[in-house]
Amino acid sequence: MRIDVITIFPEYLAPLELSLIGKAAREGLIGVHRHDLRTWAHDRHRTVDDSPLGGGAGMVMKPGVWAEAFAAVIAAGREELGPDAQPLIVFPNPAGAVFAQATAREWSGRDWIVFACGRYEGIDERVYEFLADSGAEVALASLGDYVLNGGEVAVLAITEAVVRLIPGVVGNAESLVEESHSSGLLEYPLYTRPASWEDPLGVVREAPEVLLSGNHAVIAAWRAEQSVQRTAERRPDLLGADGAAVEPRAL
Ligand code: 6GU
Repeated sequence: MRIDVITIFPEYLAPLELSLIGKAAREGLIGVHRHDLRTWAHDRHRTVDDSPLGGGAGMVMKPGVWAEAFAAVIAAGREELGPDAQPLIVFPNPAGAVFAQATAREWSGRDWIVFACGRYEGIDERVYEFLADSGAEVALASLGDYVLNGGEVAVLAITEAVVRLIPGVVGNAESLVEESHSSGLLEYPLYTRPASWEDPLGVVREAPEVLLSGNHAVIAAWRAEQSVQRTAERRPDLLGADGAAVEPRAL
């Protein structure tokens, strides 16, 4: 998968070189390209924003600089992927649909994603219109119902959620199957040795007996029940009226 990020703070995305995503890049499973939006601003101050037409607070990102950025980044991507390659263009935006595991799964199968990070109040609306008229595939994605200063943190989060689902990136693919949200439910509680542990309060805490039974069917049933119970307590919104996951995963 090729990933491009267009931002006025390319250093903000430096952590993409670390840990699991960095390793995936070094192994050639992904290629990450960070671009400074100001590359495509031509005045002396490399201006990317201006005051809103009609008045109001803050600044708006200028359309011309974004159009040039997309042209250059898409041309570079097509050099690598071929002349017919089409990126999914993702604008991190608190007004978008909330990004969830189902979207991460879907996007993990794409061969090219271009992230376009807005800052200030936002990007001139005509950029979205122009991209739609160009036949580009565009998505707005939000992390949740709160406001960040720009899209960079969302790109870090979304990229990590997507890239770890690319086959070969996470060493043990089985660990992806049982984790929270993969089934539409939260994950069951986990225990490791010692099975009997004295905590700092002097209380001796036993791991659930069933986990020591060696009976895998009984353990699986207990875990499934714990998942439902935990989801009902913590995230009832994930359960339908019948207590089943609203968005079960096709395994
Ligand atoms: Cl994707 N962007 C910004 N600026 N704020 C957010 C967000 C994204 N998701 C939640 N808040």
